[in-house]
Amino acid sequence: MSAMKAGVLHCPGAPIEIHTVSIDAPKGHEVLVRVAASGLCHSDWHFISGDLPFGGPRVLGHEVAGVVEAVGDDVARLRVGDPVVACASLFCGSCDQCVSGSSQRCVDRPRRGVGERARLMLGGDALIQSSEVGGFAEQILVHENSLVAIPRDMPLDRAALLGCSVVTGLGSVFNSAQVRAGQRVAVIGCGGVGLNVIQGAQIAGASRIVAVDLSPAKLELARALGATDLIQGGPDAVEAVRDATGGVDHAIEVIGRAETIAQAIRMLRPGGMATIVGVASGEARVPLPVQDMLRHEWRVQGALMGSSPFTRDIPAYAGMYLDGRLDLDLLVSERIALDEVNAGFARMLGGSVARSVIVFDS
Ligand code: CND
Ligand code: ZN
Repeated sequence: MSAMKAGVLHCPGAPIEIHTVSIDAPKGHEVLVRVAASGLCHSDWHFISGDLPFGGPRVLGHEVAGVVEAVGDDVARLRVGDPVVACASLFCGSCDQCVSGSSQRCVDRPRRGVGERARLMLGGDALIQSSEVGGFAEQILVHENSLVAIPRDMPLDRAALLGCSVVTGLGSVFNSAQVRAGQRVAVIGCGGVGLNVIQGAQIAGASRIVAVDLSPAKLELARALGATDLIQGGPDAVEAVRDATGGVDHAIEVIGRAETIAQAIRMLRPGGMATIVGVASGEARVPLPVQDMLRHEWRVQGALMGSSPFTRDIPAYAGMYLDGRLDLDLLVSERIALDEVNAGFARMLGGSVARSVIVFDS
């Protein structure tokens, strides 16, 4: 057991507090990682806002890169010193979803044993590692199937983004929507994840990439990453997208609001597909325009973590960055310290940053 600093959410609505917490040594399939960088994702904010069920005091953060510090006896895939990225898609590797290549849908995710004590403690109180990661911390202790090794020359502050915004954004295009060259794509919400959807659409060869956002700064970033059309979000967005394109083959919603999901469906041309990436609150309901859906053969689907088997896709995306085919430099808007995490979320909500990344000294 050792001690480290971690950002703890004690209850929804409260600021994250920095505490010294104890973390166990790895056993079995566990890996102890020294965290180098940890991105702030809107999914973490959903726990602070109460959109996602709280469950108990927790360490948020799931977009992490670091270096393996110690491994349990049963760890096969990773060694001490390996640079790694963590992903929220912990998988078992043997259920029918995993063996058919959809580990993000794993139905038998490894769980700690019933009654087994927590591996992260604040005094006498157990802490949850959010998304089985708990990345707003100097160290994480995770199952090896939450991790993947990346090339040694990958800079770790940018590598962190691979763990969520990149794998979700690019995967939504390549795996979930399966955008083909020449198709028209609308991206509703151009934050850390949506900007990666835009990059993915450009790599896939989309003929039109329509960025929709409320923030002018985000629209400019969208343009820099490949958007061909910039549309101000709001009630007139559907008409503006239809006027500009005649309707799109793919509308990808990356906000998580019922109104914008409904808008995404209305932006489609016949045969089009709406892909829901944004995480909405549990109460959100979207009325389906069923008659138009039938008449125009519109389809609607959800996409979890870019429908990605992440151990396959994250190393590939690291290679694309190193080859200069994927821009992550522009996406890291600021590097902050762990104790600036609340200010980082405020800037995310203010619409001024693509991604804030916590970087740790070591
Ligand atoms: P971030 O806050 O960075 O971006 C959201 C963007 O939406 C911002 O640029 C806003 O300006 C914009 N926006 C807000 N309201 C509107 C509106 N009405 N019209 C147009 N634009 C608007 O968030 P993020 O990119 O980190 O995450 C986006 C969503 O994706 C969020 O709900 C997050 O939880 C979710 C997500 C899903 C998955 C998955 O597996 N499906 C993985 N990671 C994140
Ligand atoms: Zn995320």
